[in-house]
Amino acid sequence: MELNNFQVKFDNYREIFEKYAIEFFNNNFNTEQKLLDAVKYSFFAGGKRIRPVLMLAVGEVLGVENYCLLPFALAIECIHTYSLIHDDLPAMDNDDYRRGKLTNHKVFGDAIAILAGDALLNLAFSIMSNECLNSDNKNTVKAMLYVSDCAGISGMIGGQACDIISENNKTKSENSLKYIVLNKTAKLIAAAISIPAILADNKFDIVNHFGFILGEQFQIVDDVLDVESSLAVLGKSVGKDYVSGKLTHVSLYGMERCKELVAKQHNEAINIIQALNNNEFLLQFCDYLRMRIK
Ligand code: GRG
Repeated sequence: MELNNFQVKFDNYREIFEKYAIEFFNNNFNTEQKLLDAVKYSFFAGGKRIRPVLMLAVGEVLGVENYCLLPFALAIECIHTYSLIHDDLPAMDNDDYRRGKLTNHKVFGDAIAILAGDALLNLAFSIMSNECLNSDNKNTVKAMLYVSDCAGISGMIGGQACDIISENNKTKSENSLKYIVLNKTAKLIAAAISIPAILADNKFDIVNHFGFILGEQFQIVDDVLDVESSLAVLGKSVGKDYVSGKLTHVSLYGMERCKELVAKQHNEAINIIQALNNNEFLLQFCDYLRMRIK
């Protein structure tokens, strides 16, 4: 598949998701207008939508229809967006820019930003439980449970807690970093990629393994970009992690070793996904991820 074809396909998955999300948020929520504005401000701020795109792409490979996946894609993107809003707060990473725009609390204030994050998290579980109620597929409950675990105390939230706790800990430990990446970043990406396999009860081990490798690679690339990229390109503040001495792949291994690790994981991801038919887009996705760094 040519890079152009990859981009067309990526945009196509993204548009399917965007249309579904816009329709959902056009609902009458009967709530405070400022809260709804804050929720929509971050949800539609121009995220790459890699989690929904990957979910729809794996769904196509496994023959799971979009209408079965979109509620889960929307729920995961709600969870992802809430985590970014909360991560940007002064009590956490204290960032002014995200997705090329002022962060939620910079526009709406800390209290509304906290509530917008809370609202998105609750919406995610409302969307998934509604799908469990209305679908004939018993595996929807398993899918929701998997998302809950990946996002929760032994998942993304646990990883974020470890990240914050190790921030001022000068003994940079490989084990802490592994725990942070696995939980804070990889689990939600692996969840998005694994939902079609759970719903279809097919190829879970392959797809899940692929998700974790891609998730880990995603974080190493993000750490490299934090040093090498710019606010204009990434749409978020850069360099803070490195300057503040935060535990990242770059601070622990150095830049050259990080690039070697990315190359190693790129090969591993490609080897895993070879086991599936019609894997062209997913193979290209691995290249896309790697090419974000030079
Ligand atoms: C507050 C519970 C809680 C968790 C926060 C998401 C997160 C955990 C922290 C943000 C910082 C960070 C480096 C997270 C790792 C995952 C990551 C690189 C998120 C950014 O995801 P993208 O690049 O973002 O998919 P867009 O904006 O494109 O959606």
